[in-house]
Amino acid sequence: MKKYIVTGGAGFIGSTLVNHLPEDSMIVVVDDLSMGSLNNIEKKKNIKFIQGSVTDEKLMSKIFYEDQFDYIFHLAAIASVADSVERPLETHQVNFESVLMLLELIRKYQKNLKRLIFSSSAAVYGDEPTLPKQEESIIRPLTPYAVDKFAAEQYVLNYNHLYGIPTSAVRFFNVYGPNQNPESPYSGVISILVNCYKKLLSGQPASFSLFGDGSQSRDFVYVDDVIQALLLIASKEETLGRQFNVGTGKSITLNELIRVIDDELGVKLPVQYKDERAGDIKDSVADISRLLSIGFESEYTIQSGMKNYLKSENLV
Ligand code: UD2
Repeated sequence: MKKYIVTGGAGFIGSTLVNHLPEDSMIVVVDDLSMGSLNNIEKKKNIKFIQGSVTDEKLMSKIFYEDQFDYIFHLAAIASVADSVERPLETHQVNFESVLMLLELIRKYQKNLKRLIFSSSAAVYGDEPTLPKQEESIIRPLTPYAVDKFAAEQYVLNYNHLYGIPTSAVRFFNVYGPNQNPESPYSGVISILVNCYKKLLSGQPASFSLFGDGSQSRDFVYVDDVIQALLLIASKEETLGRQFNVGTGKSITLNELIRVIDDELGVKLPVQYKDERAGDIKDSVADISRLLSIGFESEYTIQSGMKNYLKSENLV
């Protein structure tokens, strides 16, 4: 029986992964529930939930000492860029130090590991304007979040080259879908939008604050496509010691995105245009040739992904 551990497994991407993993496997979820929720995880017998922080050395040592895992997905993070600018030391502990500690625990205890997948971010590319972003593009991490993700990613990949530990990293672009927490102003824009549409459709006053003129564009990738990418990368030999962009290779502006959702729901969302957000990147889109080369086939367009998401919220 395969054993998986998913850190951040009650969060948005982590819980979607946990819910997709095979029934005949054993899954350990570690999450401090700071952003995630137990409600995100389907109730199944093969899932063991441990509430705790990935920065807790005693806890993590115990977990890795007691069990041999086949696959480790390290998805726990403080995902807010703004938070990292406010609290660089605290976010560094979660976004960087926990990774180095994990690598050392693996070196010590996890002799049969098949793969560690680390979740990095498109943030590592910063505001360097060349598009689309290739894995070998210029890296310009501009925030503590981006610096930590890049440093951690490099450690993860170098542990493969230096010690033969089977690792890979993924650079997520803008992931969206069910279970994304919309509560923070820095939550994914699609989760915030869906919340606004919910209010609108239930007759409450609703208005979306759009920072900028709406011409900024993003590569929005549906979470189920992300899970496909994670499992594919974990299963292939040629992905060892390498990082992969995870996006769709296509971008859409915020104005176009709102039009897509308006059309799907047959409404018109009131939009208030506000000043651009400090540090906002104008355009972002992934070159996904590397992901395609290992057999990835995106199943969702922005239209079909949004439709699924809206269905899961009972809005269509
Ligand atoms: C994404 C990641 C971030 C980091 C960054 C790297 C998410 C949630 N965040 O930030 O972690 O990796 O990429 O470049 O995936 N917006 C509004 N109104 C709102 C909220 C957002 O207009 O209420 C705008 C925002 O100013 C931006 C766009 O929507 O122009 C996308 O914002 P986001 O926070 O979803 O994602 P992004 O690309 O800034």
